[in-house]
Amino acid sequence: MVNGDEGSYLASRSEELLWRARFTRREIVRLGAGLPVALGIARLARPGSAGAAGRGTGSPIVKPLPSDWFIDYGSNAEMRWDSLHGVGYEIPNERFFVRDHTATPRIAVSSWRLRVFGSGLKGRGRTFSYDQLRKLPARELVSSVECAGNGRSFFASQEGTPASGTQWRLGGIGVARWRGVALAEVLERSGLGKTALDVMPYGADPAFVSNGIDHGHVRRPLPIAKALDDALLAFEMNGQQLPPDHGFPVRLIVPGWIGAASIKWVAQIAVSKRPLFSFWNTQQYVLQGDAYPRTPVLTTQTVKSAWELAWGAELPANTPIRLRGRAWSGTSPIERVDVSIDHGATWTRAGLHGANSAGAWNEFTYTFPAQPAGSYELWARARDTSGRVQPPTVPFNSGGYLFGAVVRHPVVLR
Ligand SMILES: Nc1nc2c(c(=O)[nH]1)N[C@H]1C(S)=C(S)[C@@H](COP(=O)(O)O)O[C@H]1N2
Ligand SMILES: [Mo]
Repeated sequence: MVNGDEGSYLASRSEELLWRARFTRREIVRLGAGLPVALGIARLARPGSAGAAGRGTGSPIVKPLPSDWFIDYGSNAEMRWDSLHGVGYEIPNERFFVRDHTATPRIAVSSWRLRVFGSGLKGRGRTFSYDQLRKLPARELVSSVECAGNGRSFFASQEGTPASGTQWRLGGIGVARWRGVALAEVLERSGLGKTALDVMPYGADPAFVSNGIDHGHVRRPLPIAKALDDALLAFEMNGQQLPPDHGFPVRLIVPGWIGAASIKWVAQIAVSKRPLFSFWNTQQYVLQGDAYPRTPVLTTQTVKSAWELAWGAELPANTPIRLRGRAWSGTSPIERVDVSIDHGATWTRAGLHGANSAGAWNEFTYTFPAQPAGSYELWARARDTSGRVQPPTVPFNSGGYLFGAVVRHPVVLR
């Protein structure tokens, strides 16, 4: 049984055991080495041929990554905030950041299937072709996708403790208009049972191997309540077919949650009456560190803000300058943004403009007053309508996740 319940549940159980026992890293490595063979991690059929088009063979990301739009980290590409001048509320597909654990697969819709299975269903589940999925009632949703590690570099540069992983500044986020089928619709049509507890989408990208351990396909469970609430199986991004790098033919969008929940290239969905576990909700995307003794599993995104400016941007001295930025929160709309240019001694309220919804962003403007030449720091501090506000610092976690503190953006007036 290659793609069946047994393989995936056994793999999940092995993660669960590791999680519950809180093994040391060395023990995890030692145990992990034998796990895939002993427990048979669920395998998906190989999707189409990998590689092709855009950046030449061998490149994990398919689309071009011009250096004025992106910082290229190989399998991740950060959006440059200074490239947003004149770009509207939604980030065009070709400018949207990319985060791949392995590499973008090329999938043919003719061979693609979505298989829904598991103990949380009344019957044996159901398989959908692309055409069948596209015929179901569709919905549209404007939502951000933001990597849990967005802002990670500031743990080093502002708080003195580096966290390993991609050293994003704030460009690990984008907002897009997604169109697709509610996950709830697909689950109902697959015979969702009353006992369902967790829902785990599996990506069809290559298995993730780290330190010689094969963790299987990228997958991360959602509680049934969130799955039924607003999760969307999207096949369109900003009115176009999903691009390969963003999950073609179908990806999940989990509004307000860390990007890792929004599984790309979805090919299987497990629905279970038991809690589900994978590498991505036990070893990654949990908060680990002295400040987090209970090792919470990451769900919603924190409050952040960013300037549409280069890092260390040069601005004219002795004249007022109107600056733009965007602020966002995973749970609520933005209520206000305050700005300081004197290291937090005084704050000025920024203007908020346009659309503003939970799980997307709100544009703001601030007029930098006429100041003599020199080096300055722009501090923006956003607050959402549930009262969450960006703190001056955040306690360290080893994954470098959820850096929500006020970012000290350097600018030079000349
Ligand atoms: N199958 C699969 N889904 C995935 C990933 C992945 O590597 N494989 N990366 C996740 C992470 S960590 C993030 S932040 C988002 C990034 O989405 P994007 O590349 O469309 O911006 O996709 C998520 N979904
Ligand atoms: Mo991510």
